[in-house]
This record gives sequence, C-alpha cells and structure tokens, in this order.
Amino acid sequence: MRIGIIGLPSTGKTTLFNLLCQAGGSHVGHQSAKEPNVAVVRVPDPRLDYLAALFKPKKLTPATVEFIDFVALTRGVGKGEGLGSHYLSQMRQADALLHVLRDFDDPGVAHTEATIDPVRDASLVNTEFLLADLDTVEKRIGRVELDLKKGKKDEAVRELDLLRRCHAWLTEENPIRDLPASADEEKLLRGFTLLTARPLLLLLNVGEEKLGSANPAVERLTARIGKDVAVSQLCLKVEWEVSQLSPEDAEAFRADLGLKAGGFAEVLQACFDLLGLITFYTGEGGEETRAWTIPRGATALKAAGAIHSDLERGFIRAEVVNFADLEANGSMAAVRKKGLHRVEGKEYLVRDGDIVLVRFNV
Ligand SMILES: Nc1nc2c(ncn2[C@@H]2O[C@H](COP(=O)(O)OP(=O)(O)OP(=O)(O)O)[C@@H](O)[C@H]2O)c(=O)[nH]1
Ligand SMILES: [Mg+2]
Repeated sequence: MRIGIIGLPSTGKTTLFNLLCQAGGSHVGHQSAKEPNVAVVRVPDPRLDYLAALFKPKKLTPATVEFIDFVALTRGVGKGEGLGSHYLSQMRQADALLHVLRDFDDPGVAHTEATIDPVRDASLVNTEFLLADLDTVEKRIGRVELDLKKGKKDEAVRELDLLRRCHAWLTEENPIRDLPASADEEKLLRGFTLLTARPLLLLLNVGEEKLGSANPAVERLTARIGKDVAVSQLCLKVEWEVSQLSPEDAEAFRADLGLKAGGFAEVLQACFDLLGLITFYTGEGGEETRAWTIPRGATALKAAGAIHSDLERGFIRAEVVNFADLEANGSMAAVRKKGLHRVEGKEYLVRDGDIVLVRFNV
C-alpha cells in the first residue's frame, strides 16, 4: 500500500514523514527537485508481537506501508503549471492521499495564504485536483473517440459513456469518489487513475493550544465530506517533541497533555480504516511469522495469492484460527481442543486477525 502525503507549502508534511520514518521506517528515497522522499514503514502490531512470543519464529515480518513525502502543492497546479503535471502524475500512483492541512498559527512559519483556514485549504486543493482530473478525462475521451473511429466498438462505447459521466460529474465540482458506478465501472475507473477517485485522509496539523478541546474546523470538514474521506487531527510539533523522548518520559508527557498513546499509530489506523484494509497472519510452526494486509472482504483464495501465486493456483483449503480465540485460550493446542479452529474453502471471507495456514498442491 502506498500513501502519498500532500498539502500546501509548510503545512507539516515532512515533519509527519520524519515521524513515520522514526517510528518504524526505512528511508529509501531522497527528495530532489523532482523526486519525492519515500519511506517503507513497519506497521506497529501488538498482535504480531504476541504471536512472535508464542511461535518463536526465526524471522518476524510486520506489514509495511509506503509513504511518499511530496513537494508542496500550489495554486495553479491543476492546470499543469510549473512542474505541476510531473508531480500530479506521481501522486496518481498512490493508493490513498493524506492531505496535511495547516491549523496552527506561527508567525515564524510562512504561509502562502493570508489566513489560517484548513477548510478553505482543503477545498483549494480539491479544486486543483478536479481541474487536473477534468484534463485527464478530456484527453482520454479524445483517445477513445479515436479508437471508436478505428472500429474498436463495444469496449470503447462503454468507456466513452463512463468518461462522459465523469466529465459532467467533475464539471459540477464533484469528486469521482462519489460518482455512482457499477462494479465493472469501478474497475474501469481505477484504470483512469484520477486524483479525486483516491481515498483521502484530511489530517489537520493543529496548534498545541487546540489539543484537548473540540475543533470547529474538524466539525466543518466532517460535515462536508463524502465517501472514502476521513478527517483526523494531530499536533505534529508535539508529536515530534514526544518522539525525541525516552519511552518513559514520552508516556508521562502524553499523560500530562491528555494525548492518546502514539499519534503515529492513530494515523496508520485511520489509513487502514479508510482503505478498508485488514490484517491476517501466517507462520505457526514455520521459519517466519508474518503479518499481511488485504482488503476487507477478500476471500481465502485472494489471501493465499497475497502470500504467493503458487498458493493461489494450487489452493486446497485454509486452516484458520482467529487471534481473539488464540489470545483467550493461550495456545493453538487449547484452541484446537475446544474446536475453535476451522477448515475453510476458497470462498471463505478472511477476517481481521485470522491466523491462516494454506494447504496447497505444488
Ligand atoms: N508551530 C508549529 N510549527 C510546525 C508544526 N508542524 C510543523 N511546523 C514547522 O513548520 C515548518 C514546515 O514544516 P515541514 O514539515 O517542513 O512542512 P512541509 O509541509 O514539509 O513544507 P514544504 O515541504 O516546504 O512544503 C517547519 O519549520 C516546522 O518546524 C506545528 O504543529 N506547529
Ligand atoms: Mg516538506
């Protein structure tokens, strides 16, 4: 999973990125004028730690998420001004976008807009993305019309119909996320790589003084969001300061401020919820115990495929124990004794926390 960190200049994108790297990341890219920072972040997972203590594997592999720290967005980027189209095409490769919005007042940190107004900034970036998507859709309509003339009929007719609906929808200033579409059309839509089709997390970077009280900006944003958008807030400055402390001091500091444990874990959880991802585990008695992320609603067959295509191809059955049953009973043997393990077929819908052993033909 790849999450793009976006936002206007000096909103705290790189501060968040550094925080993520420190909490569990390996930094693999370097930001040059044209290339963004990339980090692969290990997902902190207490359930995996529990399994490691029980299974004692040689190797422990957590799930990972890739974060990309993009260069700041500016007005006019949607029309492809400056390096706009280059950056936007990179952003289209992300599975989800995390928009860092400035909601802290600090005369020492320059702001490109006259006032601190995260609701306006969210809508400003949304407008740029709508324009960029309109441009993408128009270009694609031109290409598909050409295909039609060349005689590629059925497929092109369906695509053109969907593209025209996208065009009308975007012209009315609606994000593609909210466009009513059938399952087949959803598949086509994914191929269009539109920015307003991406799930979006609006993360307000709030001033310290706003911690612990209701934030009207969060309420206003929450009231106007549609499908596949979530709103969350953090004070990145405080999070950064806490991250520099020893674990004991950090805990005391958090308690003092009434902060929940780990803003970082919260951001990740919000991303997982937004993307509808769940975690399953493998590795009872094996060399490696590992966490895997798959979309909620994926079948045992798809889960097997996430591990290896051989397992999907030769799938016989999945032996499943849920983590909650394991934790409640303390060992796999105790779970089996109670008959809480299950043998499932291809169509079984994997649940969050399932420990899965795939039996397959080589
Ligand atoms: N007061 C205050 N300052 C912050 C906060 N978060 C970030 N900053 C400061 O704001 C400045 C910009 O932070 P960055 O994280 O570099 O912001 P950015 O969005 O990556 O900026 P660009 O990449 O230049 O667009 C830095 O000087 C940070 O120390 C915050 O919560 N409160
Ligand atoms: Mg930056």
